[in-house]
Amino acid sequence: MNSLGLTQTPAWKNLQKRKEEGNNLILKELFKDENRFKEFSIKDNELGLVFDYSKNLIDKEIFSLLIKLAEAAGVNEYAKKMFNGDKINWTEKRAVLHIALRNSDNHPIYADGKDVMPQINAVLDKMKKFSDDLRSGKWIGATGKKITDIVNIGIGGSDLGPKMVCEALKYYADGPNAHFLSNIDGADIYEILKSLNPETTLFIVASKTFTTLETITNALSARKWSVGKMGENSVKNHFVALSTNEKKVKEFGIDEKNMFEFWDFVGGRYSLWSAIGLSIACNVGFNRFRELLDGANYIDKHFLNTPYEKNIPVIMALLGIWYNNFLGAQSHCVLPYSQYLHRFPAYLQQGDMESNGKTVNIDAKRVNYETGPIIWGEPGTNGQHSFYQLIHQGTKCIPSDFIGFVNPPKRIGSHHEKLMANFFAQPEALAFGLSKEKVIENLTNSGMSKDEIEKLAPYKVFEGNKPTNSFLIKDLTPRTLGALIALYEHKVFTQGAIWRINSFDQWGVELGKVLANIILPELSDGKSNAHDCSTKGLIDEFNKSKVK
Ligand code: G6Q
Repeated sequence: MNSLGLTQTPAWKNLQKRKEEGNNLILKELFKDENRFKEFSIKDNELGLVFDYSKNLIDKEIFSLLIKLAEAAGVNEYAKKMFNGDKINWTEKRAVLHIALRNSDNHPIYADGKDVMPQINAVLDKMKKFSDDLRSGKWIGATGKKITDIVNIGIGGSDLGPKMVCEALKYYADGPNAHFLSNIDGADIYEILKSLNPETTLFIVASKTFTTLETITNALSARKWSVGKMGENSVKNHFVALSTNEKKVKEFGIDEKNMFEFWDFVGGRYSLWSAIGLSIACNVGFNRFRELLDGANYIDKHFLNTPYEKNIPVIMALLGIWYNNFLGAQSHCVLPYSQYLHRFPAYLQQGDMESNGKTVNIDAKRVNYETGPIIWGEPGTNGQHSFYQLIHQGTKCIPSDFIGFVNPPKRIGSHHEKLMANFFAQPEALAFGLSKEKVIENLTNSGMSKDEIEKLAPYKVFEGNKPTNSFLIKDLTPRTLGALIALYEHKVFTQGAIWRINSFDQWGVELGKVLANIILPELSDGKSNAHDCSTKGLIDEFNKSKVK
């Protein structure tokens, strides 16, 4: 990371100057250059992926200034530190090695002087054996029945990743049904368990710390439900744990044989590649889980070895910085044109916002610039019928990523062409809008009077010039999904490196783990302690009105 204050670097100052000059950033004008798509897009034939970033508010000069920003921040040098196992998570004094979990060529990677690959490979082997046995029926429940349903009990990083992937790969699911129990709200466990049979259900308790209130509460209730039907001895057939905390797993009553380990160098929101992915391996099979890892590994190499000008995650990050830090955008929208990816925006919300929602830099000083954007989105075309209005005609600049696939996993009539027609139409409309002249022409052709046209036309104008990226991917497979996730991971990494923040701690989440424990006893004994009058008023009302 650069030691000069970020806003003092020549790269930053030049971008600021260029922003103030503000000229030439009209997409309609920029697209007079017929080569623009060719120049501002990247095609990866091996993955079958096209990344088109031509519909962004940049020209050659801004692009090269952004590249200079990445150079000044030493993004590649910093990435090498991550890949080499340096402790770049400096507040927790930890290495950041989710990349080792998908190190397909198995070269040694060291943390604290020790090669981490043997332990990673041993857990992968154990996951393979377990998922194979579960899927084939070799692993059976306590009463001799095949397991038909698995329930992953976890929250945050121990839930969002595997859940998103199982949804995304649903087409390939040929193992036990996967359910995901996360919320401490009893409604979640109630609704999941009511359709399940304890004899054919296996619980995967996923918790890095094995102390998280939500997960342990849900796991204890699930245990009671399971043991209630089959007795204490059944736990070994119906519960496995994914954790770094062997002691707590044992205390819970899960045999260490049934524990799948991971390590402190794997952050929660980067953990789907680790034992936390066990539900994925059970649901779609270990080979497909391996392909997912291979896809991510392919992007790891791309990120590490490709010059910035052709480096997809670096470009995604730089464009994000251009909007976030120079053009005043507050949010970034992710719009997958695939129902299978309906959990992808929710997954990225954690990956991005928990990583880069920070205010303190590497020198322990408050930053004087914006950091992580608000991430949001929904699958297309659903979003088109709700919030796209604001993107098209609202007052805010909302850069958006469109993600679409050339081939659907399952072709049904002309659904896919209709879906993809929208995928192509929206970025086009966002970029080029609809001029007043065109609106008037359309209304005149519809036979409307001049007077009426005069009144209505302003509302029907689309200013355009709204920036988008498009990812067009040949097929949604475990491999391309792994690659897509890794692209966003490294985008987040690059932005964190440039903003000089720690993308790998999460003190905001830790606070949440403490706060509720203070109030919990006040809800059981009915007496509120000292709080502000609002909190006290609400707790008193809760205690007074609750059905005993
Ligand atoms: C992720 C965060 C957080 C974490 C959950 C669950 O990066 O640390 O989302 O994953 O709080 O924690 P446990 O896995 O320890 O239960």
